[in-house]
Amino acid sequence: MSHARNSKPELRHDWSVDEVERLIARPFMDLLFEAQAVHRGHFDPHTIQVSTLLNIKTGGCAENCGYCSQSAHHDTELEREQLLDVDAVLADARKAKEAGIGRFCMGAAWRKPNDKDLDKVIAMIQGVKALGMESCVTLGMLTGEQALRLKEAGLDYYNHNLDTSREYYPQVVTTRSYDDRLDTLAHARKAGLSVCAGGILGLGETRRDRAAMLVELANLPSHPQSVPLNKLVKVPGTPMADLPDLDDLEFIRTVAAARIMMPASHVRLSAGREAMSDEAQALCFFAGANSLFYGDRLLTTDNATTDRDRDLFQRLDLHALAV
Ligand code: SAM
Ligand code: DTB
Ligand code: SF4
Repeated sequence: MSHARNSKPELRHDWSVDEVERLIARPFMDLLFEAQAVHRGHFDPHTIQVSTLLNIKTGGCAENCGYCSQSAHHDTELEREQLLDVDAVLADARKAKEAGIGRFCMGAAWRKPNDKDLDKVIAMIQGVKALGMESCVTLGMLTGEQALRLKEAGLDYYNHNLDTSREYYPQVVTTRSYDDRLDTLAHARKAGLSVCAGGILGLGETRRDRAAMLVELANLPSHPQSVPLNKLVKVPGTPMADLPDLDDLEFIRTVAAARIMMPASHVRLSAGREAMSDEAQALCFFAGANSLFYGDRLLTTDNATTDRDRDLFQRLDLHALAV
């Protein structure tokens, strides 16, 4: 069927790793110019979607993700905390709502939730929805049935990251498989939840691994509605604490490629902003990043502060998506 003039091109799901490696390697100015043009075809370039994060269960996680402060396999400074009370979580959500935040994201350091814990999370989701906010949770692996329960509770987004390429994955975590991650994403998608799925850059992976991760995401049956790109936050006591820093320009290239490949998705500038200059963040926005986590803390580590973000938005003429 032919398309009307000016209609948007179809979203692609047939990317190859070679093609995307070449895309990331294009001359920097050409890559960013194209990413910005694609961005403007789908979004208002002055608007950034903002979410706030709360860790609702801290530490003691059975998985051995090499980057994570919350894995029981690593000796980090983190104090464990059991699942928070619903009221405490909703008090935090109310504060976020008063600060004009549109989406409230709750994270739990679980390999997978049990059904009793899920009941409590469902009460949290219902409370967040009653405040008129969008809700997002990240709880580890889900069964199809659990994904449906979350959907019925009114959940909007499920976050579950692929983190890296299939090839590099065993260097990052060995307590679960890449296919486990893809299965959970399929359960979330089939339940009708919006999917938030991305990864971490700076885990010691190659550019080809970064390309392969983007190919996995873009070739899913539908593009994740939100694609978080995290820059590794090096946590003392984790096996990845002493890795060399990833060049911010390489991070920005990867943001641009994600924008070009998944043009209608929100590309989320996630962990790692605290260590980035204002100028590097500005280039991430130019490359097509259009959502972020707002608030002084991420899950267990510091975020760019709200004061700094307010100042940056003002200097870049950006505004938060109205809620
Ligand atoms: N346990 C659940 C899971 O892994 O899906 C949810 C919480 S987990 C902390 C959420 C995501 O945060 C991870 O998938 C990972 O991509 C990101 N993350 C965790 N620690 C990080 C770090 N030190 N630097 C950057 N990203 C990190
Ligand atoms: C995502 O991709 N990044 C967020 C959110 N999804 C849950 C979490 C970042 C965590 C950074 C490390 C920490 O604070 O523990
Ligand atoms: Fe557990 Fe998630 Fe941290 Fe992995 S990233 S150790 S699954 S909390």
